[in-house]
Amino acid sequence: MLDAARTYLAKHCDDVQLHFTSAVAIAPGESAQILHRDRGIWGGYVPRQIEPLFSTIWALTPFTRENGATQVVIGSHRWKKQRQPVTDEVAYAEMSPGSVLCYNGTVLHGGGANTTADETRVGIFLHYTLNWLRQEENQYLSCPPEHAENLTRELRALIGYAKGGYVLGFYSDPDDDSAECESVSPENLFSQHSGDFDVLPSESQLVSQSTPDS
Ligand SMILES: O=C(O)CCC(=O)C(=O)O
Repeated sequence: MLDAARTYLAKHCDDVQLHFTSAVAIAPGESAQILHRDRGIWGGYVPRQIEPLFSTIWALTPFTRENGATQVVIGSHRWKKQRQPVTDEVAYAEMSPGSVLCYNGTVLHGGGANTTADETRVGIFLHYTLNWLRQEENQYLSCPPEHAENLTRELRALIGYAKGGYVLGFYSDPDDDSAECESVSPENLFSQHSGDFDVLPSESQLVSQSTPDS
């Protein structure tokens, strides 16, 4: 799934990062969630040409139309933003446990109503975004360094303890009087790895990476 996220978002970033993690339970009697586009969390400032999200919902329990399967408006990522779906355009992501729903940040979706008497629908949400955008969940507080040190380097990088490009996301150690750790990768906290900051790109690389052609 991570490979799929990387491939899907590759056009607009040099890597992805974890954006949001949650378990969502929909209990009997819950009404349908308002249909929405997750990209709205950035306030509408990300241009439509840039898709910022690859989102996954992993079914822990069966997802049925009756117990709150996610409503998805297929194709709505290509719609003008004001268009509202008619009833027939809303699909339901019915899944067995272990199945995964993948969708982007532009598709209209929302939790379904749970009309059952005694079934709670539970899904695990793992959403990925471009490594240069602010994450919805503040991962550095949800997983502070004293917890992150127990993870692999790859998982830490996925949370955001890594640099994008050669300098985005560096940190300076406030207690380092020697100033040796002045502009290093967050990974340096865990493995004395300063990242690629010392490998300076050439002038032409810097110019070429600084803006797209159009
Ligand atoms: O629970 C679901 O199926 C979707 C939830 C959702 O889209 C949200 O909480 O924003």
